[in-house]
Amino acid sequence: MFIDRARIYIKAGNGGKGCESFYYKRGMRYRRRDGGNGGIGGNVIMRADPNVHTLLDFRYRQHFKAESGKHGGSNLKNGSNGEDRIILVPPGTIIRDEENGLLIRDLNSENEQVIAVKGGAAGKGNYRGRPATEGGQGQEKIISLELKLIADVGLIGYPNAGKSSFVNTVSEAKSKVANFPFTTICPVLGVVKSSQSHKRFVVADIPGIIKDAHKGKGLGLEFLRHIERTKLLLFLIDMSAAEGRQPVDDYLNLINEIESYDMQLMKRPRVLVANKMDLPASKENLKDFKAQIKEKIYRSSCISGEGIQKITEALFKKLNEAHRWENV
Ligand SMILES: Nc1nc2c(ncn2[C@@H]2O[C@H](COP(=O)(O)OP(=O)(O)OP(=O)(O)O)[C@@H](O)[C@H]2O)c(=O)[nH]1
Ligand SMILES: [Mg+2]
Repeated sequence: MFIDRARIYIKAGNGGKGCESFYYKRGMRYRRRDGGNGGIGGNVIMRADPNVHTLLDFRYRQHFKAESGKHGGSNLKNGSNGEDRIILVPPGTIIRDEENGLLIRDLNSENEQVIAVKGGAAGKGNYRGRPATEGGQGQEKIISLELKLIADVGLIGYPNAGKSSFVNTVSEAKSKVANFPFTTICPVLGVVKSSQSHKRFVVADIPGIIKDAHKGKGLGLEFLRHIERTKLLLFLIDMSAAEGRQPVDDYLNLINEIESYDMQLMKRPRVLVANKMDLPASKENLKDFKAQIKEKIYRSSCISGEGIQKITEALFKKLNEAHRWENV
């Protein structure tokens, strides 16, 4: 299951009532109107916080309300405004109005925020010579949240090819590694830092893809939306053919699946990596692979560490060409 969609109910605060009040002292000819204004209702604000990584919390909590404005008082006392309610979501969260599907905001950059529902207007007190008014109702909405992870590099490979091992080797991520298919079911992000400069990039480990995934086989292809925004794809092929498939077939099938999901995705620059080069069968298989696939192929082993440095350098270089840097 992917915890990257959520539906929540949000309600902004109501405006506080204006006060209807009169001041009278013996000797005064007329009563004086002295009712103060109410306070404005608080807004519900959605903010992209870099320390939040999933929409998991929304599974347990789906109702959020901002504070209402306080009512006005006599003696021209204005009610205080209601506090805004700030809901933190991961950067990359798309917020829509559930009712009509309209986009409210695509919170792409860190600390970007949007008022999702506005607080009610303040009621007016009667001090102006007119009767006091009620405060406005705060808006309410059901909104849908969808998280598309923002990564620079997306990892594509069959189950068990070593994608998670690769991400764990190049970054500080702790993606689960095990010798069975579909170990990874939720996307995991890793930050790769350059040893020479302050540059970094984000790599996304996603579930494995198998032949006919576009027809729903395995875990399907729905999770590919997490890498729609990447600048670069890294194809990781198990060169040891431990599971009896031919590495060339794996590669061609993967390309086929990606194309059937989105032709545009295959137009991205890509890096092709032959993994598990520490295993004896891999060398021979790589020869056959090279005979058929005329692309630059990087060798790697997540066990011995072979090729890892070279691959990260190549990724830095390619991403540099794509001009998408963030400083640490
Ligand atoms: N010998 C060898 N084994 C590796 C290498 N890389 C990964 N493995 C092993 O291959 C198995 C699968 O590794 P994972 O990293 O979980 O593979 P994955 O591609 O993330 O698999 P899914 O999450 O199921 O798609 C584990 O037992 C790893 O220890 C490698 O370079 N050499
Ligand atoms: Mg994995």
